[in-house]
Amino acid sequence: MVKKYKYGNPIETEAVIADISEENGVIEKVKFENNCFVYNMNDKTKVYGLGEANRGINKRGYKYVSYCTDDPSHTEDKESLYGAHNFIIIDGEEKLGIFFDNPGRVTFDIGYTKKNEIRVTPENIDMYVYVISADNKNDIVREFRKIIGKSYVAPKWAFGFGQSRWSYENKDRVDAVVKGYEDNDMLISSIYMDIDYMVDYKDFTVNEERFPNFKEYVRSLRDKGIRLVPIIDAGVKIEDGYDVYEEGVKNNYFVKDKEGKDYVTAVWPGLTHFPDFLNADVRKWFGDKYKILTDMGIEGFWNDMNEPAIFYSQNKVDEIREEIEKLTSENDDKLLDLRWKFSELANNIDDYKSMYHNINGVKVNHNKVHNLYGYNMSRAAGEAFKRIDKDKEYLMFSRASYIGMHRYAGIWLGDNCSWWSHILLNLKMLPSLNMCGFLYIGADIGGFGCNATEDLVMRWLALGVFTPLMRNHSAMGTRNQECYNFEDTEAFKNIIDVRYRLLPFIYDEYKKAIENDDLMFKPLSFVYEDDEMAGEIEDQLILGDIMIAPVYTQNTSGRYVYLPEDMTFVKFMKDGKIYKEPLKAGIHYVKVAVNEVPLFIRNGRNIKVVKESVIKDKSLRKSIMDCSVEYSEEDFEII
Ligand code: MIG
Repeated sequence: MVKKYKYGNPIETEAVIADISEENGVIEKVKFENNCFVYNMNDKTKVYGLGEANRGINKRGYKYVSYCTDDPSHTEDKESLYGAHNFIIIDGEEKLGIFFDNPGRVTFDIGYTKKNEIRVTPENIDMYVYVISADNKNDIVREFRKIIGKSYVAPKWAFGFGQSRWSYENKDRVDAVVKGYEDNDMLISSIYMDIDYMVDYKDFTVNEERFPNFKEYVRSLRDKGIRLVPIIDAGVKIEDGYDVYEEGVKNNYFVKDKEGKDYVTAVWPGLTHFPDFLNADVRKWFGDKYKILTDMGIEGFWNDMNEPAIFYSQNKVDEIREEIEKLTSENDDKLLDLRWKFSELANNIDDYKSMYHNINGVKVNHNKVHNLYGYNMSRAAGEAFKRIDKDKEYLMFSRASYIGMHRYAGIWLGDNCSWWSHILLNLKMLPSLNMCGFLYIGADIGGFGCNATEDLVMRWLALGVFTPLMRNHSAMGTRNQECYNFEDTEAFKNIIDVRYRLLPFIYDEYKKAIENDDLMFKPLSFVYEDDEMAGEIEDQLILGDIMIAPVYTQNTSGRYVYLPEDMTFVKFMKDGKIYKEPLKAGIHYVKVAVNEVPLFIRNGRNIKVVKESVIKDKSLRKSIMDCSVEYSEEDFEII
């Protein structure tokens, strides 16, 4: 059962699309005092949800702030990441789902200040609150997913393995990636183009010097089974003669300052304006621009910098320049403060508070609706794809998001690092994101920032073979981490083969989860409800008829797993063979070498995987890579 409550004067976020009538009274069981929603937990209560958020699957014991943030250092202390997903599930004596539909800053203190209290504090009270009650957690998820609408469906080819780096800045670099994979006989379905493919970082341009005859080039890669996937940034470069800029200015399509002038910030292109994606006309206009690239044969995109990320604004530069002058003229012990002054330039809240949207003719301060920005950028694209070709599925995933965007796009988890702890963080976000409607998801495999090592990339891939988005991506200046750039290329080849062998299974699970409004990745506690130990496991997940439990520590030859029931331990071995061993319920140490992919088949279940010989069949190579291959029953083996 879903109940809807209204506070103040809410902005319509369109996160919820079901028509639900408002209650008159106050929320039962949740106190509202001093602008704060308070819920009392007992010692055993668990709290789930919050989508793309830091720390555990059980969110208890920390504080999270919903405010889409471009922060590339996801250390344990961070309270805000790129997404804002305000849905929690309280799993105690009573079971409740609560969605705080507020697109401004909202703080979720989940047993941080007081260990048995959930305190949810919005910066401004204008919002709807939806309270869902059901008998169990899975039903709460289903009820919630029902009211927010069906999740975006990614094309099948987007389940193939993708290679990315910031940046393959010209055709030669992309060709080198194609060759690297080809020479090593590794399968690959997509190569990502980062910002350097554009002319001076101008959206919807392609640098012809770097990518001559782009349309033909796209075609030639497509003929090999590989799709090119370009990035689109939120900021539009200020430059006379650039049509996107000029049209935006002419039609008042950009975010404004207090006086009504187009707001100026600097991002990659230098000075830019931000399109006002919260305005339907702007969405239509910007969305139609994607056609420039789809006309060249492009079938997928990733939307970046849409928190929106800001390097600096003119206002802030002036202000900080003054402060610095003051500091330097004062005594020397103030000089230390100088260091921090420069870092205050980026993503400054003062800028967000100085920007204005035009929502249906009403001027709305950006800070109040901050979390809707990336959502509506991706919505602009999603809506446009339907106009461009309503029968075609396009790939679209975004960095910033809010619930509602799940109907138009997937997400990737932003700038993680080549840290072992981030393999685990990747795993933990999967079920939390599913609860909030995001099904097409994945992290930068191998880590974005910092230098990766061979074993880290292999272990991470062994988790990535299960995630809908399986993309290796890394930052400029870091060690090359394409699979062919390490020593044991044979092992990498086999791990990627495992992905393609599992692909029909993964895709099926994905489609089923969308259709049934279910989690694709379930915490063990969502399957083994009464098993106390299962309730505390945060490094294993259930995926249909299997359990996944990747190794995420260095220099280990395996890991401990907890089996809530008898299961068959399965390993895809380096030579393509499948190892199987029945295990009894309980705790086991399982050996998993760095070049192996482990999984567990649940008691009495089985899954179908493509036979090794079929994956290795050269005549199928192209159709396997572009995911158009139609397997017949004999192509599968049952494990
Ligand atoms: O300021 O386009 O998260 O994936 O490679 C960095 C360059 C901008 C951030 C994205 C990352 C991408 C990078 N971008």
